[in-house]
Amino acid sequence: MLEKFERYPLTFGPTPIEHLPRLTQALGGKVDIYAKREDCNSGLAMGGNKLRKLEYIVPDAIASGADTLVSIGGVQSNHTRMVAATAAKIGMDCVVVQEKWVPHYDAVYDRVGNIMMTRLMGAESRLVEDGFDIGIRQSWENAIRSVKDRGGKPYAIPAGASVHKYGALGYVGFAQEVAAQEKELGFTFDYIVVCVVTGSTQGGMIVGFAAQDRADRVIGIDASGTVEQTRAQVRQIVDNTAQLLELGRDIREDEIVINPDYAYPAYGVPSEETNDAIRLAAKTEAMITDPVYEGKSMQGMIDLTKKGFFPEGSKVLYAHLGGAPALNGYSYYYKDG
Ligand code: 5PA
Repeated sequence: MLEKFERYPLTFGPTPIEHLPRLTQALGGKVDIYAKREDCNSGLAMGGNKLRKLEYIVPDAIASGADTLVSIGGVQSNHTRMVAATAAKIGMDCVVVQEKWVPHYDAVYDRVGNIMMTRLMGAESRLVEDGFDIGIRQSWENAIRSVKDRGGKPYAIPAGASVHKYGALGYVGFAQEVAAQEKELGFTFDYIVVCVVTGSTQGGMIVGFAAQDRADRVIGIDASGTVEQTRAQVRQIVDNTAQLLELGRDIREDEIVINPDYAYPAYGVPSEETNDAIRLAAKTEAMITDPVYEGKSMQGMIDLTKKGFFPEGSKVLYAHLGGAPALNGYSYYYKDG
């Protein structure tokens, strides 16, 4: 399926699948929990899901003759960190717009974690006041224009690399990789749990697992708090990607599963339950999740397990997409652990 697309390696290769026995026991032991460690996928600036996406975008960026990658996210965006890392690695300049997506006022929020690494890697980080929105943004278009105005050649990467034409190919590859690893393990997973915001991570998985006829087993946990917009964007990504890959059929609505129940109180703001989930994963498995994304999908997986959503004996694969650097911007929440 992916053979006709060029891939520029930014990751170490297939990511490990790890059994989580202590978390499994803490949740009653009736559902077996595993994690696929996308958070450990690369040596580039702590890695994460964006690199799988960017591997299919970089060849297009190089072929375009661009000299500057331009992208957008929130102040503690993991995506802009990964675009900055990619630019450094391939020898391009980088401009990233960082919008005020989160109503969070930790004193060092705009100086630590993701944004600190972004600056260290030489990217020009432009802080703007606009609030959260996963769509195409004026501030991003302004940044693209400003690079042209100074004589540069920008290559534009949208939020989360998601509505880029090749943005979901990397996570189609994830589905193929899981199938190959299942052969080695000698069993198949019944469910995959994944955080969703801008949509190309889950969107790619849906198309990849649709080719294995099990896309409805990918349980997206919304962390945007604007789930209708996220769902519509996943739909668009899935349709474009299925066509690009000549899947040969349309993706059905029931193959796009997104649970809206854990995004409260808002994008980027953890609930008490999110923080408890972060603590449980850390204390049982030393697996670090963040308050913006993975803590919410961890909370969702824990709650769905406790509620009996996964039938007894199920094997659940939690896709850990990265994001731990943002924790540094939330130190007050965790000062007592
Ligand atoms: C992000 C996204 P999608 O945006 O592909 O749906 O992935 C959600 C997601 N987990 C899940 C982590 C750690 C993520 O970083 N991050 C964005 C960012 O700017 O960092 C695109 C929003």
